[in-house]
Amino acid sequence: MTRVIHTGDTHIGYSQYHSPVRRQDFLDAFEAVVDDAVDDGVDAVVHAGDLFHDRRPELRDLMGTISVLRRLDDAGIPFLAVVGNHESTRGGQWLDLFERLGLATRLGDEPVVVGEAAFYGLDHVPVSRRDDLDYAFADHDAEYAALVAHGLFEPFGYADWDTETVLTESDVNFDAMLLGDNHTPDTAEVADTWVTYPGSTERASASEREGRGYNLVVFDADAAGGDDRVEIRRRALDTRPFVFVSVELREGEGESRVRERVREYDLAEAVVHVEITGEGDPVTPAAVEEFATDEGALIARVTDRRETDADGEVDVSFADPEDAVRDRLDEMALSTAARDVERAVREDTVPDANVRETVKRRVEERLDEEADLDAFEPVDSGPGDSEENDGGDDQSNADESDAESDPAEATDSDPASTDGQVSMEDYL
Ligand SMILES: [Mn+2]
Repeated sequence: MTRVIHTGDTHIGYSQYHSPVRRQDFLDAFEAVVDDAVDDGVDAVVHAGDLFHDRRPELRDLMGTISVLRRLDDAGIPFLAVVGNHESTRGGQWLDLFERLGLATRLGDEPVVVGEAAFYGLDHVPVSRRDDLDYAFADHDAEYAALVAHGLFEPFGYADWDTETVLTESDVNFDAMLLGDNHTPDTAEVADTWVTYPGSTERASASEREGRGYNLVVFDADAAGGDDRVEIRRRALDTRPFVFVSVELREGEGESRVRERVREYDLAEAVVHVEITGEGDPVTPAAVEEFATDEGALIARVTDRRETDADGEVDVSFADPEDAVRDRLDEMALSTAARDVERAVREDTVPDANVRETVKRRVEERLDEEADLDAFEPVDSGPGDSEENDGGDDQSNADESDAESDPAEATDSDPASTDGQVSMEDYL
C-alpha cells in the first residue's frame, strides 16, 4: 500500500488584500499540510503546482518554504512536484533550486517510483503550445501510475484541456491524474482514470467559499475489493475564517441595518465580505469596513451592488470621449504612478506591444528614487470623494480574480504596494 498527500495551489507569498497576515497564512497552510504528512507518515507529498503566487517570491517566502521542505526531508518523505502557471519563470524554475538542495524532485516524463506507484509530471503549458505536446512518457514497472499536472482539465469548471486526449495520447496507462490549477476541489472518473483537484490550501479569492483541504491518495493492490484500487479521500485544513454577509436593504434601511447584519456573525480574526443589494439609503463602504474591523475582523470588504444602478445617470458626451475620460480620471484621485500606468495604456504614442515594457520601466524608475514614494499616494484632485476613499471600497473586488489582471491593485494606495512587493509584470 502506498499513501501520498496530494496538494497544490498553495500560493506562498500572496499578500492578499495587501495584508502581511494573509501573506503568512499561505505559508502556514503549506506548513499545516506538511505537519499532517509528517504526523501521518505518508510515503510522499505530491504538489501539483503554484507553490508560489508569483515568479519572484521574496527571500522570506523562499526561506520559509525551504524550512518547511527541510522538515519533510528530515522525516524522510519525498516532495514530488510540477511547475504551475503562477510561478513559472522563463529560465530555471524555483523547483530546480529545491531539487538542487535535495529537498524536492521535479516530476517529468521519467517515472519516479514510490512504493507501488510511479509518478510522472506535466508542468503548466499555455494553450498556444499544447498542440506540440506528444505526451511521451517512459515506461515503468510499478503497480500504479499517476500523472501530476497543472492546468484546467475536463470535466471541471473553466476547462480548456481535454483530459481524454491526454489519456489517449499518453504512452503510459494512468490510474490517476493528480491535478492543480483549479482552486475548487473535485474528483471525477474519465475513461477509467481518476481525475482530481485538491483545491487551494488558503482562499486565494473570495469566490473560494467552501472549506480548504488536500487529498489523501491510497494506491493499494492488496485491498479488499479488487486489485485496481485507488482511493481518494479529502481532508480538511483549518485555515483563515472567511465570513460572507449578504444584506438586502429595503426602502428606508441603511448603514445601521448593515451593521446589525454584520454583528450577527463571529468576526474574530476573519476576512469579512459584505455584499449589499436591494434598495435603501446610500452606505459608505469604508465606514462599514471600519466597523467590522473594530468588531474584531482582520479585514473587511464591502461591495455595494446597488452602486451601478444609483450612478445610472453618468453624464458622458460622446462628442469628445477623451474629455469624458479625462474628467473621470480627475475624479478618481489617482496617484502619479497610477497616472503613468494609465497614460502608457491609453496613449497612442506607445504601441501595444511596448505597453508592458513602458509601464514596467516607469514604475521601476519611480521605485528606484526613494524620494518619489509620494508618487504612489492618491492625490486630492477629486471634488470631495477622496477623503473617505482609502482604497477600501473600489478595491473590494481586486482579489476576486485569480488572474491579477487588474492594474489598479498594483497602484493601490496601501503602503504595502510601495515596499517593492508588487511586480508590475505580474499584474499586466
Ligand atoms: Mn493557482
